[in-house]
Amino acid sequence: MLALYGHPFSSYTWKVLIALYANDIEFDYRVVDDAHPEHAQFIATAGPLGKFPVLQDGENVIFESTSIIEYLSQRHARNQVLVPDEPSAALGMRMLDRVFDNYVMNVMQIVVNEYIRDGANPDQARIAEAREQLTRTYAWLEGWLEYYPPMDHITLIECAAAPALFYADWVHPIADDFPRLQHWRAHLLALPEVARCVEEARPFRPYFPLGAPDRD
Ligand SMILES: N[C@@H](CCC(=O)N[C@@H](CS)C(=O)NCC(=O)O)C(=O)O
Repeated sequence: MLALYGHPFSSYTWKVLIALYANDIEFDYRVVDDAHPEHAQFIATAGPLGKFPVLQDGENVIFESTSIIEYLSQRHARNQVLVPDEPSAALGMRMLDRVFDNYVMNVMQIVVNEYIRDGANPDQARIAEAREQLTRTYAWLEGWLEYYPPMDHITLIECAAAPALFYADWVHPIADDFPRLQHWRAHLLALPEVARCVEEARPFRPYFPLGAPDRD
């Protein structure tokens, strides 16, 4: 059976969980926490920086959430095509996946990391720069959404977008200037695979470094 190393509050773990849930793929969930030092030990050497998620499939060990989803798409996806075979459709999807990781998730994480580093005295210049980048990305996504209607189907795009927008909106709320993006975030959170991740993460909300908002 597949094994996934991750944590229910981890945005990048959600990316993979959404793909697994969408395809009803059975897996052994190996939560990386203080109660399971052997899981932390495993991921420490799986990739260069010991980050999760990590997927183990027999002798195959795959890290990087996007690569895991590509792997699942090639070998285990039964119900939903996560990454299409057609090269130009796949390329467009991979480009959007990069947008969500690099310009939403990782930029949101800059703000979170500032609060982890020193919650009483976060670097305001770094935070302002990250917020400006998030606003610019929200504006770009608002334009892109004109051509990408909300779908009930899960692809690499939904896997990447749902956790990124879930947490980014907590850090830097999506303004009313971006109604399509607001609507799409709500649509994504209502998808059964994503709603399941939201519920599984709920007990960990008190640990959110900026304080979790009383919604979602
Ligand atoms: N690019 C990686 C990012 C993974 C990542 O940043 N994971 C976080 C959890 S969401 C992590 O491992 N944090 C713990 C650490 O950095 O030691 C991916 O797509 O899997």
